[in-house]
Amino acid sequence: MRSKQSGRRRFLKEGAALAGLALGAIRPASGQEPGSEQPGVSSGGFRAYGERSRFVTSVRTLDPSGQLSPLQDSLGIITPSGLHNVQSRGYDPPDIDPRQHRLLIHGLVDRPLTFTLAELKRLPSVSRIHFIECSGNTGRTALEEKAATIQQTHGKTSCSEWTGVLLSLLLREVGVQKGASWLVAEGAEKGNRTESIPLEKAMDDVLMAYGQNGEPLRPEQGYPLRLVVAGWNGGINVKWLRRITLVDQPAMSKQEVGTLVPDGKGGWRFDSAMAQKVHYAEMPPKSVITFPSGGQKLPSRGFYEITGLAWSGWGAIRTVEVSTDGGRTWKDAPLQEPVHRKAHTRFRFAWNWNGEEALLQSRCTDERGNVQPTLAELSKAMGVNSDYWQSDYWKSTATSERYGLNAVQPWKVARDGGVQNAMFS
Ligand SMILES: Nc1nc2c(c(=O)[nH]1)N[C@H]1C(S)=C(S)[C@@H](COP(=O)(O)O)O[C@H]1N2
Ligand SMILES: [Mo]
Repeated sequence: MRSKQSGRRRFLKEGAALAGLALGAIRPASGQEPGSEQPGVSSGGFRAYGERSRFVTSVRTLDPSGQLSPLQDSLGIITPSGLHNVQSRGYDPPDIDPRQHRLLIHGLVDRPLTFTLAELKRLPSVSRIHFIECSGNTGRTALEEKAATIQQTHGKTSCSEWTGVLLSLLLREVGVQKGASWLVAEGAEKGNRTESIPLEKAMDDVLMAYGQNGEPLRPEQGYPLRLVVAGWNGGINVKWLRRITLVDQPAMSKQEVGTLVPDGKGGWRFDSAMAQKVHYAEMPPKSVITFPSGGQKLPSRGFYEITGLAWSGWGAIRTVEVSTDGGRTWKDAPLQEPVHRKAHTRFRFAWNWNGEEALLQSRCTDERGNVQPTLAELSKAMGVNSDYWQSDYWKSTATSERYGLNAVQPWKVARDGGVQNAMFS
């Protein structure tokens, strides 16, 4: 499968720094052996791999489809790797030895190639901050009354700094043939998750990532190699990536039934449930107040900083507005700079709680001008009443993966300071 000669020729063309890359596995410079002694280090408090203080106890929780990120405790925009949400459809992370791992790129290409991890790491790299959000985030759990906390309503999104190689660079390397219009990515776990990506997206901002937040990917996030398909439905971000096949039509794998339209074209379509035109895979603009949020308690009246996260698969967040009076008035909340495209964006809003009942909400607008709707606005546009969102129809498997639902999340602060999910009050 490997085509060393032609691969080498291409690398040489692209610059001397890459010369010889495809000639074979490169030995990484020998680093610290795991478990080796650390002479000369005084013992006081030394921890070879740092762990957090025993007073910090925030953890992921389980739900039927995965592990939810504790957004209620989040600070800034980065999710610590150990708290990143995990969606693996029941499969344990495979125990992959990076020295054995290979990435194969083949199909409608001029030069099929396999890459070792060491080879991939020699290529020009980029680091980018992007969220990965499961299509099921608020598709269902947010609307169930038992979803009391933000971890339950929105915990299927997380945001990391990903480091790796742009997929477009590798695709140029193998030489995509004229007839190719899609690629199919395959994971190495037992279920071999298979996802199709239009070539146009693959050539744009898809990352072949081996790094997460300054260190190698965590096994749960796809160690040693995964796709980061910026802004698109998390399900497409194939973990434990081992194969990419260039093809002339999408695979329509079992994971894609229900997300890809039967003609396999993807693109834009009118979603009757959303009463608007949506892209089949780009996550729409969403925001949520992380503090104060469901399950938390304000100890007394007085000053608080309301804070939360906003994100959009359609690009950058432009504005976030906060309302503390049940939606009668909205004020701009300052955004943490710089704002990254297709990344969690932190907003902060000074608030003096007068001790009365308060309804807190946030809504965002992205660079395309798309505004996050309230559930009432969505219902009105669709001609349904609020019962619809709790109907068996909505909860059925056919609709539960609907990624489009991006309604404003209201939290109610009661007089005793307790905070509750107020999606239905
Ligand atoms: N190989 C493989 N890749 C996968 C999955 C999987 O089960 N196997 N789950 C997908 C789903 S459904 C989502 S939402 C994202 C979640 O990425 P994370 O677990 O790193 O948050 O990974 C995707 N990539
Ligand atoms: Mo997912």
